[in-house]
Amino acid sequence: MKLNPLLVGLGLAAGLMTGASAQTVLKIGYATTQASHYGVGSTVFCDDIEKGTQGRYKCQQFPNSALGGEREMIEAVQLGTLDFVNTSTGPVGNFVPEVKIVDIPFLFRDYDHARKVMDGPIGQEILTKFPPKGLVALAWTENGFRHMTNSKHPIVKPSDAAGLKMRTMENKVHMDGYRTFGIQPTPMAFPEVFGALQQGTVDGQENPIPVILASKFSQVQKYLSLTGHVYSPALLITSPRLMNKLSDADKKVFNDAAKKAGIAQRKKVNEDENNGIAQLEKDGMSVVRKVDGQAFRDALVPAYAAYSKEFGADNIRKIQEVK
Ligand code: EAX
Repeated sequence: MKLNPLLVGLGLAAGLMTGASAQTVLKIGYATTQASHYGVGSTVFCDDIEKGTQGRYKCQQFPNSALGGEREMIEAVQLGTLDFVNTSTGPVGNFVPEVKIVDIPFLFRDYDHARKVMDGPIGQEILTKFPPKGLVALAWTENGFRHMTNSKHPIVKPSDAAGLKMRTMENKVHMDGYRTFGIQPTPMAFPEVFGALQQGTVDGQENPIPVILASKFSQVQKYLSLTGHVYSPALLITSPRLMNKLSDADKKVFNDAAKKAGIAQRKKVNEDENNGIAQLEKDGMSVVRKVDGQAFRDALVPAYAAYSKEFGADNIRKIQEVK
């Protein structure tokens, strides 16, 4: 049989016919490789929606920032040119301001604390703020605690970081905090970071171990300090436009799939935390494990005064008090 290329094209755009039922192909984008935490979570999500809808829906994955930076992908979801993005909260507060509070440095004690807040009433309440902005946050996934890398010297305390030009996410909460460390924050979309490090446009950057590994920053950065200065939550985001098209049963499939994706993504973050640091050392990085965390916290005091004004001291305390 000779296929009419125009009809084949239309078929791909509108969803392929498989047997009796139409199959809709949904696009999902994320920053890092398919083998990374974002890829692991996204793959669980995609497999589950395909299974749960008996193949009526399936995904096409766009890893490695193939569709642009995280801000651009969120905009694409709002516009309807992308169906899902699995993104750090980096740029999300620019769309949904209620998210910003969870980007405060040294807010969470450890992974247990952070995950408990995200899964509890505070985190779940934040998810309800998305639909008025043309977005639906299906579930919290995870990027991880962020650590500093640089090409100049080991960082143990803020005075070691002072003066370094560091790429940050396009996130004012981070930038305001990092300035109190003495860093010169240089906001930049993630796809540009490797090149900027390689060319020396910036001295350093900060990211969780899974990102440092997946993006091979060991090739362009000598020093890694386990500063863990901020937790980097992530979200699986889609649009009200897409969700409103689904039957209630399919909605449940998508929501459940997103929750399972979050669990799988966190598990991969745990694995990378456990095995990745040794790997980065093997790759030539010099790792500072004993960071003066108290000195970083002390440096942040003026930033916390500003955060309290912006977000409410009570709201910050409520998060800190989750046990
Ligand atoms: O979400 O921009 C960043 O540094 C993010 O941590 C990375 O893209 C993964």
